[in-house]
Amino acid sequence: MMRAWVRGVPNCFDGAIIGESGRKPDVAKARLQHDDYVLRLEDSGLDVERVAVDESHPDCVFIEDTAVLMGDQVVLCRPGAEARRGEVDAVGEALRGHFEVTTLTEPATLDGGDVMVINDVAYVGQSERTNEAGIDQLSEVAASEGMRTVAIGVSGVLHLKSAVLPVGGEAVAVARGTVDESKLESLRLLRVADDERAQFSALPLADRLLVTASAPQTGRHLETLGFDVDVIDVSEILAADGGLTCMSIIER
Ligand code: CIR
Repeated sequence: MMRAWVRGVPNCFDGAIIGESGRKPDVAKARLQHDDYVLRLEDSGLDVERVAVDESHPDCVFIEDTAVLMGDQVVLCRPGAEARRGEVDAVGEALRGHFEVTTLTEPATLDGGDVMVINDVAYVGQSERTNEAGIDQLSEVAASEGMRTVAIGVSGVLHLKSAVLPVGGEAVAVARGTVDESKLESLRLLRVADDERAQFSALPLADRLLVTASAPQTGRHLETLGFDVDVIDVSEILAADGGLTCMSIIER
């Protein structure tokens, strides 16, 4: 059975780094939404492992940013936001027994939310969180797994996967005007409705495509294209600039 690692919502989640929403998340509601998310992962056949919640790190629920899986290896990240660097060790401990570990070192910074792996290509966002040294160090691990790395400039959004969401196979949902689309090469580009960019996120699972409830036009569009859309309300996660990919690390 494929595994997923998650980390719960801490009591201090209303102290998470708030970006464009400008709204503090409601902690109790976020917790219910996170529980719902974990149920959907389990329902789709994933074996979910929980890393203990860290009350000294308000953003710890966004576990994706701390580690990137590539084949038999895991890259432990050095998050671009200094306040988040202390989240990595516990995730590293949880993954160490299962994967060969590489740790990014200074001056590298890289958030897992900037890494999108599709087939044998790692697309990596050049964002406010991820720098060139981070991309270089990640690309060495990628190369040792037979993968290429493509760096993509990202503007006006937090991470690459704030704007480009894998939806299954070689298809990605892209918000207009946020990335250099020529770098997405031969991927199949689907459109996120212009007024839903900040509210849209997606996560492909074995039997469905999770889509945020707050982006109904894009959800319907994906449905008409034949995707098996399963809608989930994660309003409080979006308020803290998170999305559906960021709450898990999934072995694929
Ligand atoms: C942060 O600013 O780091 C968090 N409030 C949100 C991180 C979201 N991460 C992700 O989508 N991969």
